[in-house]
Amino acid sequence: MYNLSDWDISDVGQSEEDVLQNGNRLLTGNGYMGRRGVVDEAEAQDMPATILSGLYDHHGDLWREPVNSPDPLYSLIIADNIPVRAGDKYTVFHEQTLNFRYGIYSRHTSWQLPADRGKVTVRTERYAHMENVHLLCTRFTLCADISCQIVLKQGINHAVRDLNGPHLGNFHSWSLQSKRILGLSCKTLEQNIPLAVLSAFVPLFQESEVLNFIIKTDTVNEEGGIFSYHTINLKEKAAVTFYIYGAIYSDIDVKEPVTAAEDQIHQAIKEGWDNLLITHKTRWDKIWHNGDVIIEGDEYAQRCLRYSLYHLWLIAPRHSIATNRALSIPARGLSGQTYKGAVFWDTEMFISPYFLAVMPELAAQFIRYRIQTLPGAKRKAAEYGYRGAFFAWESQETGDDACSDFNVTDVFTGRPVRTYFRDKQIHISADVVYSIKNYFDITRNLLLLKEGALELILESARFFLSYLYYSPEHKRYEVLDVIGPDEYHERVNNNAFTNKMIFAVFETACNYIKIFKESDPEFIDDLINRINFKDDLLFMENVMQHFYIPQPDNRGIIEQFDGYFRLEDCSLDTVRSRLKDPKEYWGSSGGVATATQIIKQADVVTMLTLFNNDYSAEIKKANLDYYEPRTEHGSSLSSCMYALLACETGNSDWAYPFFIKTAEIDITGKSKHFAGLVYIGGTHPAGNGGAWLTAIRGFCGFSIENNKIKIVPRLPEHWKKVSFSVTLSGVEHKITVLKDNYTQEIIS
Ligand code: IFM
Repeated sequence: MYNLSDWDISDVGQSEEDVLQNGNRLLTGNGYMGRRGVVDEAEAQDMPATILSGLYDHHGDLWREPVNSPDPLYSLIIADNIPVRAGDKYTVFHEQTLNFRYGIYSRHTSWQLPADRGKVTVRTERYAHMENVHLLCTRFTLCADISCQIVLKQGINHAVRDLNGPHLGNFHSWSLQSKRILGLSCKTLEQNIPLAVLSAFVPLFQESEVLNFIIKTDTVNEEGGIFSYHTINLKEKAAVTFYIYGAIYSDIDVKEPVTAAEDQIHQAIKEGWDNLLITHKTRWDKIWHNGDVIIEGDEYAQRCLRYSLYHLWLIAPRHSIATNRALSIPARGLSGQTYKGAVFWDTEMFISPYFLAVMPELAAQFIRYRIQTLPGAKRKAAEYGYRGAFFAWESQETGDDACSDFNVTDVFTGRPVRTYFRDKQIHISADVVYSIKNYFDITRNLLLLKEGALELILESARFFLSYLYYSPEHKRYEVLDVIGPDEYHERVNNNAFTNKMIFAVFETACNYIKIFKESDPEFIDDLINRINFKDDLLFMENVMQHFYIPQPDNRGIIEQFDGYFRLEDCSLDTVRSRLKDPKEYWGSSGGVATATQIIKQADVVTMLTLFNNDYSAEIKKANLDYYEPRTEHGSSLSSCMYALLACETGNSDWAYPFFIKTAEIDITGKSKHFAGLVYIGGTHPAGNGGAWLTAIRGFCGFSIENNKIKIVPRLPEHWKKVSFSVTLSGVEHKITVLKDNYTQEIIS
């Protein structure tokens, strides 16, 4: 049985830093929206945010980013004419908690009013409904130790802070049911996409019990929002409870967002808090039923891993499965507007494997999202003078690249720094192909390939064919001028990871062509003709004979890129000691790491992990030993790759701290907040996925070989048992891994 306290995290912090971190640590959401863990009365400086998945806007010359919805749950207590806020001088107690089994945020705050006017206490609980994903619910309980008058300012606040906004305009407001329901409609500025936000105040108490229950409503203004003022005369020590429901729809979701939001609110009021909570929790129970991983022998690891999985589910766009607009997962999830709300390779390489194991239909959506953004990828390739599909390094809804040419700001001059992530991280197209191959290996579902995934693979192969360089000197095809996973070294030649990934694209393309030639020749011939791939196919077959993949040297070490070994070989501490400012960017042309062998994140090690079967344990070990001391782990994508590879070399105890570092990244909130002067804070879905990968692929040694589950137990010393589920070709398997053996059971 679940012990609920194992699933809670609490915090009593009230400083500015605490507020910023708790926004991420206490995040709730349901895949449609992510709601930062801020108090009910949060104002712009607290960075309240309700981020809507897949809805973006562009303002002026600033970065295009996700839309932060007006907040329909805003509630401010004005006690005896004093507006009270968590952390102000009247606060005598403040605690916020997240129950991550059910995604319920709660807060408990007391204020001591001046001149012995008593203590006012508020407790609230809120969640983003997991079933009705447009719905937000709050239960509010108020009490005071002496009789006093409370005015509750409640309504829809659109004074939210955007990183690169504003994004909404054209505000219109209305009220229903004697101002108990407030509505606000607006439009995004770039594309005029209508958004409807509703907020309902539902008192549990009888009006007659509370004297002077008065409602006064503000008219909406461009900065504020629309609010009602409910005057409540609190009796001494008698608590009053009320509910606030919020609904949000855009016209991407439905034709009539206002009607849909109103219907949702009426429906919520009719169902009531208790019933809504039941359906919400039931959905979470179903999720944990096969999504959970149970670790025996390590409570801390258990807690961190579950918390990581919680974070994956709260951003999983399950609602898009039933629609024809596939959504994926941004690198900072739905925790804010960092990284422009964009989808990176993080989804394919770090996040998707978990969903592929427990909800393959969602992993299919990530692939569909890439299929839908294929036109954008083709535009990007053409823009740089290449053929085929070059996926966006930072992808939004169209697949056009949101990554700027200047992605970092210099701390000393305040000037933008030219970075080449957009132009040169060409491995992104190969990462997408790699994830399609993974999907096929686990589901054996050819349908998605026919639905556009094979075309995507061929277009990606074509892109790489047009990118290659034939070295007459070496009589081989090389890949010049790229950036591998290690972003501190830009524009390098023959990055081992990139070359290997490209070769895998060619192999995958040939393999699927062969499969279809046997199973559905009409389909494959049509496709090859339609996209004019005949000559490319011949060329690709030839390239594969003469393609260069960097090999281990006599020490067994693979050089990360041409000339890497000639760079200054100094320690991480030496490089760190050269920093003149803690926020200084380590990469780009003048960065402290650029001319050294210090790398940002796993690069060769990622390659060895992904192509595990192609390299011996000795090679893996030699590269781990060489690269780890030279890695800053400046990205949340790094440690888990080291942990995974260490498990492969039979060194799970060495891997363990790297696993913990990955698994605890969001629960501790300790992570990098700046790249240069650019704010990069938020949650780390890739780390969350990396934690699952390490526990399951690493410590349990789980893999699929020839459509069969393979387990090679290599649990850390103190772990006794791990249980988890995997769905393979539509059949759910419950697997329990012990120290030296395992059991596997089919769940009907
Ligand atoms: O995709 C990563 C990249 O590898 C390192 N910088 C941050 C990106 C988003 O997480």
